[in-house]
Amino acid sequence: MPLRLIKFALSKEYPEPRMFRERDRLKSSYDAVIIGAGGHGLAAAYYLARDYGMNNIVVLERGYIGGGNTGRNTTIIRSNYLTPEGVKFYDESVRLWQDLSQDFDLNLFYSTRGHFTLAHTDASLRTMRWRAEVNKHYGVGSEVVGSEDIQKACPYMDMTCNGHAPILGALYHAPGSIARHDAVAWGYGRGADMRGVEIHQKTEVTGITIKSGRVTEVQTNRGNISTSKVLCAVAGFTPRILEMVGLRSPLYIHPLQAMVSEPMKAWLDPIIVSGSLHVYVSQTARGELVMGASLDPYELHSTRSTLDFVEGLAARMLDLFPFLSNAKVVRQWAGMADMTPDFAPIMGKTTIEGFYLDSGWGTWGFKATPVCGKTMAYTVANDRNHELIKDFSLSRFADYELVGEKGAASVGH
Ligand code: PYC
Repeated sequence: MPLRLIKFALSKEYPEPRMFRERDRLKSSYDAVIIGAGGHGLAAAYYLARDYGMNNIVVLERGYIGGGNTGRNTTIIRSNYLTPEGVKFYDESVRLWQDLSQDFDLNLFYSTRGHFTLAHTDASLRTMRWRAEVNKHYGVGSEVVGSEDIQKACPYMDMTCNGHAPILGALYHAPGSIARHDAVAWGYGRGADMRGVEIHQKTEVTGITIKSGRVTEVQTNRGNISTSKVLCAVAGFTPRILEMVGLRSPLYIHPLQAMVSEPMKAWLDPIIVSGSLHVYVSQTARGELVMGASLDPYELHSTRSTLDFVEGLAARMLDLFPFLSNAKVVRQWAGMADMTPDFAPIMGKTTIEGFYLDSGWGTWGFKATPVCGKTMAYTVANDRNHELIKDFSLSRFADYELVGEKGAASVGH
């Protein structure tokens, strides 16, 4: 049991300091500036301070910590990818996730549930077999299972999907998990703050100065900062920051919506994904169903939610779980997914010295949080791409060396 829980139980006073210190002023210089206080930016700050002793670091956030995609996803964690690059990368992330509550001394509600990706056609079964073989080759637990196994794990599912999309089998991934998303941002934020990192909310980057091909200064709405290292970890805002440094990327931004039901008795243990129905769903420890679907089908820089989305997703949920017809949706939200053409991220050094990118997270960024933090911290500290991210560089698009990960996306996008 985390020691902090015992402290809470025995103390009459509230025994905790704030998660991180509010700083009233920016310094004029830092060893590194991290743009974006989401999970990725905070994780990089945490590992830079913890593993490389770099603590003269500032994390700048135009909104509030964890208020972007970290707080706007459906918290699914898995490593059943299709490419060797993807499988190795996300497998390391899952390993890190498993120790994170202990690392932080904070309960992230990390819960391993098993993850079924349903196949409704022979073609999707074929892709599942392919993924299972790649996964097994790299030691990741994945196997193709038949409809009886699925029905056993999820007895309330209509295996015919209302008669129009019978389930033939699934890719089963035992390590599939969920976690409490805001706790992840708070855990990394608190850990970074404890090690001297400064976190400044409501601080917007307005410009970045490059001289002789290297980063020299970051301008903000609260003053200018001289620095030689900048890490950009801002998901849907990446194109805006790239414009400031004169870099181009093939990123395109789509809203990704999700919704949550009222709490109900626990009935769904595994995570269920159907690419053909465009549905993914899990049940939290509080009993809510967290549900998502595909990207909105047009480029848009917005986190607005739509009734259309609720209607569409509810109809598909009812195909799978008809008994939910009276369940209430209590909340919906959207994130901004920074999509790449090959569905793999863009990470690492760039052609500008001292400017590093952690982007292209599309619909799969939450699960990558710990490994992004680790590998970006290594990359920034050593000015050398970490081995696990060397295939994810921005230059791969110019060099035609894509990492085709579309077959492992949760749902069709
Ligand atoms: O990649 O597992 C995933 C995912 C779940 C929801 C959106 N993407």
